[in-house]
Amino acid sequence: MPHLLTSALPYANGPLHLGHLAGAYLPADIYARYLRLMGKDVLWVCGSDEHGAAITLRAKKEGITPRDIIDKYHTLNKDSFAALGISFDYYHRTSTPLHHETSQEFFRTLDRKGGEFIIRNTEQFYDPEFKQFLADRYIKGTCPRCGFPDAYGDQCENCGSDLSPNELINPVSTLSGARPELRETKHWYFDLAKHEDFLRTWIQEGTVDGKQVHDPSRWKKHVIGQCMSWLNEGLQPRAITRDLDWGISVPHPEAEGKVLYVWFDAPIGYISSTRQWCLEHGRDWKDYWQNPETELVHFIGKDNIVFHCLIFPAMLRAHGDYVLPKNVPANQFLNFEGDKFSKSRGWGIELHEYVEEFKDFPNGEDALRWALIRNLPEQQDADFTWDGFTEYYDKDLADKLGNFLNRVTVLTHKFFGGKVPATAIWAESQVQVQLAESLGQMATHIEAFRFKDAATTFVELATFGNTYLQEAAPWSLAKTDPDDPRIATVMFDCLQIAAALALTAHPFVPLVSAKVRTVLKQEIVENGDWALARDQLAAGRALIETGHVIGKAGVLFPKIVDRKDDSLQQIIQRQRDKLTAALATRDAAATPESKEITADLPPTKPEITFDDFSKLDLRTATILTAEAIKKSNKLLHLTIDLGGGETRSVVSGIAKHFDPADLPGRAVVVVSNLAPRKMAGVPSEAMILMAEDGEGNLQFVSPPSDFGNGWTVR
Ligand code: B3M
Ligand code: ZN
Repeated sequence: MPHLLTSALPYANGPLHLGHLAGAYLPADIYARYLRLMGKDVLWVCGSDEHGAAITLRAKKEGITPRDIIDKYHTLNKDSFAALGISFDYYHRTSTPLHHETSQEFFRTLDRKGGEFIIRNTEQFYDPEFKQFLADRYIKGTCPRCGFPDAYGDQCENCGSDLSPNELINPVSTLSGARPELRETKHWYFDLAKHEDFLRTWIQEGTVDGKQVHDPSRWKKHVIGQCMSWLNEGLQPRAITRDLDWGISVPHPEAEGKVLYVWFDAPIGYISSTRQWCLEHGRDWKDYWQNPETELVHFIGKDNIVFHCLIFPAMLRAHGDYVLPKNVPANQFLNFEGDKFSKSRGWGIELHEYVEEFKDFPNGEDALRWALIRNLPEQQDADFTWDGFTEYYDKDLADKLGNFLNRVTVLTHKFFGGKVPATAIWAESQVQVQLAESLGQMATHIEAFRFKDAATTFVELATFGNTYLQEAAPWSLAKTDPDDPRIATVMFDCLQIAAALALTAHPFVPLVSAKVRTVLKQEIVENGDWALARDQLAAGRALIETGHVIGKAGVLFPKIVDRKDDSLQQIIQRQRDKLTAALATRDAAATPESKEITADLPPTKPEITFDDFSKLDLRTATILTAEAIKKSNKLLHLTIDLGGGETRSVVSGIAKHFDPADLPGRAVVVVSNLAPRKMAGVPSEAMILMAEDGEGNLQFVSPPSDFGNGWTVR
């Protein structure tokens, strides 16, 4: 059974940051490395997404070619991934002839089938100087509603109105500043609505034509929630062609000068990346893509859910020859020190910057991987902090893992000259059973895409080793009787724990794994090793044999906080200073019209007693699904997870403030004992707390994203 894994193809028009790594790449790397250790047939493909209007426009603005841009960032991103141990089997590019052919073939097949495309003639704004049709975002003008002079063609950011470009007063192209002209053009639309029923059953039931093809209970709730929001709003035909001069030519006689929309060709990039790898390895790509046995898994961030769970599956279905994904374990977002990553505001750190800054720090790539893994945004948004980075390294790798290995190797040398001693009891001993269980638990978590839980199990195993050694205290036994056979048993057991840690570290922190294996004088891990260890444990055999001679560990992972050489703290301090500077610039820009000064605060309400207050049952909850309510432009229909297996329907007047697609996964506080009522015919069984400022802007009152549901707020 082949495992085909994909990670979202990064746009080759800018560097990636830690949030990207934590979203679609590091989780996939853990999964791929684990499957390889289980001896599976794994192919993990990725590559650069090198088309799209953003690349063309940037090239035009900077007076360079798209090729200049993609060559630069393809290399930068590819190298950064490699430096951080991201073990793609293939990192392809969508600008290659093979990808162009693959995409065109796909288009032709859908075209030939008939009924998949709708052709529409429309009028669109055109920039006569840049000789290019303009997306709505690239047109600016005065808002017809509020008079704001810098409104975009799709929206006024001042009054929040949705606009269309022909409503703007004095529209100009943001590219050239010229007045755009309306011109007629023709586009191909993929008839997504036609596939709505198929998608609904496939997502909800996991069946296609009555056959079970995946298990929806294994999908993340927020992924299904977002898909259902889209489906319930009704799917619309999607334009899949563009009038651009950079991209894949539309293979149709009436489509001269048009290219495929980037989101049509990008996912097909997974197929071409597979084809290229297969060409180079003498394999048949159809064994992966057209084999009903294939376990296809897409790793992505939550902003790509609709493309991977609805549009691409519908394209694959329409084509007819391809398998569908078994799961799409999309991650939520990672923030950085409490705020969104932002290049323009200087908030965050990019992968290549990290690699450069930390290049002299031993285990630098694993320090980063580990900090991200311990705090992955799997179910909810998470936050990366430099404090957390230091703490995870020092507490887990230095204190728990490093310390254990150091003591085990020192004692083995002291008592047994570095040789693994013999023991009379191993099979079914407490330690043996614990190892089998820990390996099994990590495997179960990884297979269910719960990588954070798997890492926790790993740390628990190291803790178990430390506690066991501490309590068994072979040094005390030796004082009373140096020939006490229990000394050999304890050291044998601890060496087995060390071997298990060395092996299972590999998917998370491959360099650490290699380092520990070297200390134990074991070969670097190979494909199939985890399966082998599992079988050895099941058969009551040892992971590291009696008589095997180990090396010495020394201090494997010097703690960041105790280092004599403070260059690492200096690097971290430099990063903190960068953030302080970014904050200062932002504050300076914000002060003149601070909100407290301009808006009147609302009047206070009459005093209440503590008993009045304590009647409110305030609870933490997470939004599962969100969708518009057809009859109302103010209300959204939400379902929330209230903990303890309870979900509730909630109607909330926040439609003007939030896009429903952004809400699943959001942590909120609700009044859970408000009498239920119906709004716009929909039951509302709780109320979500919101903060509102003097201009009517709303924000959620949110507990930290990993707080859990159903807990009280007081
Ligand atoms: N290039 C967009 C993104 O990074 C993108 C993904 C393509 S995956 C087929 O959000
Ligand atoms: Zn406006």
